[in-house]
Amino acid sequence: MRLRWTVIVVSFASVVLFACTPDLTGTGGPSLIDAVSVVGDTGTAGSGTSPVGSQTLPTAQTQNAPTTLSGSVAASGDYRLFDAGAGTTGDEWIVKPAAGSDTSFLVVLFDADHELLRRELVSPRTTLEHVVRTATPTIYVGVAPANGSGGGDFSFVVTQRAGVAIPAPAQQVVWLNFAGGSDVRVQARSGISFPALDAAVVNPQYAGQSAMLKSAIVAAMREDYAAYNVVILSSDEGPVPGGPHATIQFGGDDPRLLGLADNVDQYNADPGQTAMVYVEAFADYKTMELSADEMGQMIGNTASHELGHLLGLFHTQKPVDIMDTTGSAWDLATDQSFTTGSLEPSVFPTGSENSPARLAETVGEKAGPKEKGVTKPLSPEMMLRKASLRALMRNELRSRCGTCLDPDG
Ligand SMILES: [Ca+2]
Ligand SMILES: [Ca+2]
Ligand SMILES: [Zn+2]
Repeated sequence: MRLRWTVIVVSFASVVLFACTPDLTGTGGPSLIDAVSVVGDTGTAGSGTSPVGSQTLPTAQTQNAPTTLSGSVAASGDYRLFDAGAGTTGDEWIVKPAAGSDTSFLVVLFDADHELLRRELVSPRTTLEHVVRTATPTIYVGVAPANGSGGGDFSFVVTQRAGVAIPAPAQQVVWLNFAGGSDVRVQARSGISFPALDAAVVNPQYAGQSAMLKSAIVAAMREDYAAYNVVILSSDEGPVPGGPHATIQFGGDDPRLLGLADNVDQYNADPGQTAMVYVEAFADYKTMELSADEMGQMIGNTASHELGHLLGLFHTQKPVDIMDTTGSAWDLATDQSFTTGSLEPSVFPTGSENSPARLAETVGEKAGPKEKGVTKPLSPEMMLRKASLRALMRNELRSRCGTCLDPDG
């Protein structure tokens, strides 16, 4: 999901949201279970340096011996990390609630670099299951309160099983539909219908430039996925693909969103999903005076972001990254690429998303020489417009900042 925002809101958001990236370097011994609380003002029991327990999780030598992992997390931002020992390729990790647990918690697996491998909302009815694709010296199990919950005591049973078949990376075909849609459904939303993309709905100044806008969108997406085994086709180039394919629909409007994907489909369990890019919503950015080509980059970044969700990627807080949600509208109008970025706190309060590594494990890397995506800076013309627009808005901000600090309203 990519939230819609006004140009005014975002210059604030980028400042406010960036202040809260926790750092967990130096946590944990090699096999003891450690507790880490990053939010200094929560005052949670067990925070800081004292371990909550001395259990050792199953290691390569003690496979199949379930271990109970217990502790407590309080307010949002609080979490516990458990050092679970080495992760060997083909190990399957299963985390499920101990008997009697009835609360949901966010549970993640990180590799030794604190990069996200798997995330689940674990409840009495759901478990986390993950097969390690790439060997890592340490697997961390992280527990945090579910979003909107107050947390509490948790107790999970962790099982490790060796020798499980690793799902092979599989190509993804993607269909970009610019030709209009009827009763298109994403997530649990009711169906929407929309006509073929006409650039004039984004900005009357783009009238007659639909072909340029669409080709800029396609070019931006192909550049983002150039290193990966992703085939991007568009409705301007041929009919709907016959085999399994994801569909990105370009059309419609939404009061809050720029785009929405069916779900975050970790490791691409379903190759046949849908995402929307609400192109009419981009009419909000007329004041940026982007060319049709630059607007194509902005819409293309959003489409690549939604496709990233369909391939299993979560939100980050790094404005040059495609999965970012914290940058400004100007960042979104600038060439972005898949990088490693800190997780957005609602994904997990610490750790990062290594999108290139996850895409390589999920769809595979393209054979042959790698076309590395290069992030182009804003053009001198865009820099000038940005500066003049900010100057223009300074006065307006003074009267409106009370209501514009919360883009999620
Ligand atoms: Ca998928
Ligand atoms: Ca790009
Ligand atoms: Zn998103």
